[in-house]
Amino acid sequence: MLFAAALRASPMAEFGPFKWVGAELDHRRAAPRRHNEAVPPDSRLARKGANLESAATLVASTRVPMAQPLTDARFVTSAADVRKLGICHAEVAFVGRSNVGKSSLLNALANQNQLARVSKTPGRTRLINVFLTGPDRWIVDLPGYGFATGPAAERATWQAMVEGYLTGRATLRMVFVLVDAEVGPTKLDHAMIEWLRVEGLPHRIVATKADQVKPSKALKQRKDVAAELGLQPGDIAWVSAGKGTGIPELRREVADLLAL
Ligand SMILES: Nc1nc2c(ncn2[C@@H]2O[C@H](COP(=O)(O)OP(=O)(O)OP(=O)(O)O)[C@@H](O)[C@H]2O)c(=O)[nH]1
Ligand SMILES: [Mg+2]
Repeated sequence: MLFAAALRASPMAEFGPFKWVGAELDHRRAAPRRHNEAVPPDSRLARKGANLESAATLVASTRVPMAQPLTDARFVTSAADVRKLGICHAEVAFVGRSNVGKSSLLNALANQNQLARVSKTPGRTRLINVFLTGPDRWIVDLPGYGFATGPAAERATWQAMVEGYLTGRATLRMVFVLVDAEVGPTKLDHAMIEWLRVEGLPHRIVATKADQVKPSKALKQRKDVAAELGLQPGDIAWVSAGKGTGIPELRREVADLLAL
């Protein structure tokens, strides 16, 4: 029982047809240039001695930057029952108490404002929400726990849904457990982390809303939150979806886990 006690444009397109590079390679077509005249970057290949090797170097050095991983994420499906979900190559999931910032973090990682629904009202995410990134990789946003105002039957539904998902996915590479950076781990966070440990599910703590912690207290808060979980400060990812703190690092980590 989960909470018995509590609940990514071809870069070549930028250079046009290959013929263009060939024409620039033919130095007889290039206008004569005075000694010491600066060579405009785009005409570098017109110099005497230019060869195919330098053409390749130019192509490589002016390549447009690759898109950031995860920014291609798009919503695929919602489900209450893990058995209704299809298969994927690899996935990661976000869990945490209601309102801790799971959906906001997903939006920040995907660099999109309205991918996952964000709300001040706890309990906004009510189903298992699946987002596709790259070839067959999923990011899963789960409904939050500790939505105390819900009826007991609703909490039981939550438990069956989240526990079913977490134990039912062989492709689940990491469970990111979100903990409020300022509040620290709650009883339910402790219960979730302990349950993941007992189940042998790979998990990583992410402290959210780091912008809410005064800079003067940040260092101590990092130490305290880590100590309370029996961890070192470096074991916890410290992020702010609002300010973007720690987002590129976590994006890279998720992309690596998903082999993107
Ligand atoms: N200051 C601050 N507020 C944040 C941050 N991330 C989220 N919030 C706010 O926290 C509230 C809850 O955010 P959500 O992303 O909806 O939280 P959730 O964990 O998905 O909530 P549920 O779907 O109810 O489980 C919203 O009002 C967000 O604007 C952050 O990094 N900094
Ligand atoms: Mg949510």
